[in-house]
Amino acid sequence: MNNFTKIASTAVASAVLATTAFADGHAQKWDMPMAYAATNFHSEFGVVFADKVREYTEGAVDITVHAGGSLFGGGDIKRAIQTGQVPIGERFMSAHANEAPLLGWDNLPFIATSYADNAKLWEAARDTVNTQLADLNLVALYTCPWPGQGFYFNKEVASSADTQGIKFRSYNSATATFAEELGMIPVQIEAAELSQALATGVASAFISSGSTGYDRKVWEHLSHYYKVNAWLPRNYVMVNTQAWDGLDDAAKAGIQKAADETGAACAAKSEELANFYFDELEKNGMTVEDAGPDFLAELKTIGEKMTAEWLETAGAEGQKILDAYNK
Ligand code: PCA
Repeated sequence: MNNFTKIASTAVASAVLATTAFADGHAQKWDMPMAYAATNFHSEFGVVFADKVREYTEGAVDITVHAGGSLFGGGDIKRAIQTGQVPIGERFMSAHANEAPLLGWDNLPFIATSYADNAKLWEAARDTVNTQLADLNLVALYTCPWPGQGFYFNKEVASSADTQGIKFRSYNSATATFAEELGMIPVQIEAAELSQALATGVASAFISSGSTGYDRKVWEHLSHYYKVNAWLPRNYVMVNTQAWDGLDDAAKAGIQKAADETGAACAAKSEELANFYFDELEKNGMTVEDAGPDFLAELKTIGEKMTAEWLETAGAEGQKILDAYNK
């Protein structure tokens, strides 16, 4: 076959593909809610993913991204997908650990603190997590890590003596526990609402990556970032199981190829951006430094307790993840 006939026959095959995305033969338009700012790399990669899906399915599956919690707020996205209100969406995985403890696998303090270790931990967790997600009527397509997590404050903090009584924005039950152990008062707030919460005094501290501080311009309200690298939590793009099962094999393969490529590129981008965010926080007047030894020692003690508590709720399956990771 010369190149021209090769292209021509691929085009014919693609045209057939384009009309058979679903077992019943029609092309699909999918709305995809995402929780974080449109300019955040997770959301930008959501758009990359949608473009790749359109390309690899020859237009048979046409995904429209709705970033920043604009279609469903972050806290509602998973349920919207589970119940079929939307076929696909993206959310922070460990936000669901209160309902399914295993999903807190990436929120264990000081277990996997580099991108390489985080990737290794995901490999160890993947099958168990996917089984858990299947029970929730979900199929995960790709995941992507945030940069390491550290603490934002509006003052210098050397130990828990300085954190008593502070109102703390948490993003899941584990971070609420972390705050309580440090004598702070947790309140769960979406990243999309963070700037307002800081402006109105609903919270004056939080744990996150440099990324979210940058997205929300938190230098307008806060002065210090302490690098801790406690964990690198992941977002995941998930599909409703019935929506997935309704696709023909060619569409599934096209979407999975798009997902594999996007997940890898998103993780690489996260790593590339990690220090850029710190530089930006500093440029905008924040003090960015490693947590001091006393504070870090306290965080590590709390971290061990949190991992033990997670193992109690996640049970043998949780232990299996850590054993596979430590092998
Ligand atoms: N940013 C998200 C989750 C983890 C992160 O780095 C947030 O703060 O909501």
